[in-house]
Amino acid sequence: NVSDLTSVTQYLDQHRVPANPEYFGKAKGKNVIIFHLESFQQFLIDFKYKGKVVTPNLNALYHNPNSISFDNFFNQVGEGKTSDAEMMLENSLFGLPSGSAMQLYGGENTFNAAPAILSQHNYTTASLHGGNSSFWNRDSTYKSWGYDMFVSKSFYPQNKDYYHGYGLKDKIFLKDSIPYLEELPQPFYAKLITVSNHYAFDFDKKDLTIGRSDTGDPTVDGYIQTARYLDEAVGEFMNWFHQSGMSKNTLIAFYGDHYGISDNHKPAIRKLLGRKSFGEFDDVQFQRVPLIIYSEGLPGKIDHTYGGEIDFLPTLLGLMGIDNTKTLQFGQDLLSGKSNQIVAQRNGNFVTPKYTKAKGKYYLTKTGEHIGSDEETDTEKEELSNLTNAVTTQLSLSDRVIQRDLLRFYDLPNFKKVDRSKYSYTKKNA
Ligand code: GP9
Ligand code: MN
Repeated sequence: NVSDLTSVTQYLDQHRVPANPEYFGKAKGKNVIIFHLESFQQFLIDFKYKGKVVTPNLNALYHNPNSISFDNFFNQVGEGKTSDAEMMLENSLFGLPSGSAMQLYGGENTFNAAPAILSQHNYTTASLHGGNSSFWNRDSTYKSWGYDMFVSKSFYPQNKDYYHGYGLKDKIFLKDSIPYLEELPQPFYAKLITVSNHYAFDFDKKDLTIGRSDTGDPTVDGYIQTARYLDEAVGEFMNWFHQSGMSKNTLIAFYGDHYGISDNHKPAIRKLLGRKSFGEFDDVQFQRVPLIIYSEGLPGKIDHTYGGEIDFLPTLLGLMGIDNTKTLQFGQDLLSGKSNQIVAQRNGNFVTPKYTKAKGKYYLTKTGEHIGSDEETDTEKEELSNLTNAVTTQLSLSDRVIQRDLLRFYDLPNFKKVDRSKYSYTKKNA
């Protein structure tokens, strides 16, 4: 009921951070393209395997003078994997302790999602994905989020050769998405969801341009190959992006949705990274994924702020110059310089610049040194219990918003509630 909402708004009001004038509105009015990089981990950036660069195009974007790139940005997904990433990126709400929030609540709940917010600013919005429209309940959820268009499998060529695993191969998907992007009324907000770099990383041989790694673990060894394929697909897309002039008035953000290599493969990860050991602490650090925000005229940098997927939307809205002082979002603007830098994981782990909690144990983030409970100083004890509380509180309040559909009681100023019946995603002329 409404009083549940009060505890949420009180908490969020205490945790709002002011926008940073250096970045606020720097991409105002621009088109936005969100690039979902399937299973793409941060370690791939600048990674060399046996002396060979794996992802040259994303490396170049990461280091581009017009890119703000984060090197302490974490995925925060739970069982909902891709769908949790989408939920966080576009709503700044966490996925649930179990299951997928998109599947369980996407079709019924009220949301104040990015597409709906941007519609109020005259944006046309579209999600593009070369897979079945109903996967992760996208077709239903996107209506609640206010997406004007959902371009999915039936909109693309049906040639069997073009598909692998969960959908259209990334190079074909991106190439065939370009006409849709060109037709979108501007300004637009569009999301591209790739799939080729998906577990079990066993892509069609004819599409692969580098060799496998040789850890001996079959699922790990294909990962650099499919990551390379995704990287080449990004490179081809960026050629169009620049040549067409789209880059002049478009911000493009790339993010990795979650890990590709799980902690079931520790020995192989050690070999791949050339490390002596890889334990629970290392696995939490391994959850970093890229966030690269490219826009002409941006004062680019590699930003070391700690944050995660929950923080993307407030960060984007800041760059777009859109007032974000009343939204019900659990993340913080990573460019504000004042964010809390507490990165919560769905399993209770967390990372801050100082501490890491991994499977119930505490470590120093910089060195990986374990802090045993008997050696903790009083200050450490207090800091650690405050952090654990902060993590539990934000996760459970976010869960409450979704599980009790609290946004239906919330009046966001200047926001017109989404009317799901207005949306239909069938292919024209089909
Ligand atoms: C399928 C894709 C995969 O549409 O987004 O989802 P995942 O298995 O990564 O959660
Ligand atoms: Mn995924």
